[in-house]
Amino acid sequence: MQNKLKQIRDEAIAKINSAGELDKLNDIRVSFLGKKGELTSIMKSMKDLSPEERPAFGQMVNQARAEIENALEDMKSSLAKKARELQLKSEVIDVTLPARKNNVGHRHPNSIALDEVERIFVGMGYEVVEGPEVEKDYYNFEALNIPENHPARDEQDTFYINANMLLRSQTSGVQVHTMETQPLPIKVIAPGRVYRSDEVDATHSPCFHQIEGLVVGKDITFADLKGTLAEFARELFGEETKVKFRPHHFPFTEPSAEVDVTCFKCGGKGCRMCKGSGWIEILGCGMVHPNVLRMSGIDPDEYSGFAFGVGLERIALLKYEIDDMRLMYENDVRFLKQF
Ligand code: 2NL
Repeated sequence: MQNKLKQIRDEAIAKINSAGELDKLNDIRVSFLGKKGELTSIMKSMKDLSPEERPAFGQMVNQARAEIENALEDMKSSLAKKARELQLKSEVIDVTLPARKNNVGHRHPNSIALDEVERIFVGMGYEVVEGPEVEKDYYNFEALNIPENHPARDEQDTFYINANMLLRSQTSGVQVHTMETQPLPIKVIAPGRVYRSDEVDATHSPCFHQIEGLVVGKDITFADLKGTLAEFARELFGEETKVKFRPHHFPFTEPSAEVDVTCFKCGGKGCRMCKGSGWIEILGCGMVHPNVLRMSGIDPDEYSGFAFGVGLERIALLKYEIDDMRLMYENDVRFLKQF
């Protein structure tokens, strides 16, 4: 029986040494030390020994068990160590490699220009309002004193959805809604997409952006309009910028004007940017026509107001010296990256 025990012990140690995997070690443990394991069964056969022989043999079995357990433990930690070394080797990080470049996007030039315009007017106490792009003919034309036969109303120029509905050609409708529903005084800007049936070229697109402004209250005069737009021009194009009001005509304002600013490139001397004139046209404006106030329920004898309209793309093209509006809509990253 002693020989048998030694044989079991040697066999177990040999198997442990050649196991090579943690899973196999566990199988070995079960087959030798488990309930039905070989060492356990030899323990059971102790009853065949004489009582004098039993203690010594029992000790030998315990000794063998301890040796097998130690061998299992040693092999287990050595296999785990090997596995960890392999893992570390395969996951090695080369800290000298150049970092992966993180490409951060940014706002579109149109959005940068819009944020700038909004910042300036909000700074002067204006509220930013929005409204529908699909609008009733009434809010786009009728309420703005645009006569029946005006060319802007032509199907050639405006996208009609049906006889009464259209894609707004200006954001003025938003301000009409404001006049109809909000208490006076009113001081708002209305930015947004507008639509016109234009062919695409360097300065036209069937969908572009406009920012209109409207102030209505007591004793609002042309002087307020001039001061407001002069301040806007200075903030947008620089402290030295001067403004010039040229008489113009819009159906919704009277009197009306177009506003030029001194060329921010040459300071007014004349250059390629301003086509030699020293001036650049930036917007249209005027005192709100009494008919427009009256139609929205405001008494023109008691209240007055001014309004203006700016093309957002025009501002962005000027500010960033972009010579073709189509670049704004192509979303070519090589172009957009520059702003
Ligand atoms: C331009 C300049 C302009 C307005 C827009 C306006 C709005 C209301 C009442 C009166 Cl609710 N006017 N907007 C005024 C003057 C000029 O736009 O170049 N438009 C094509």
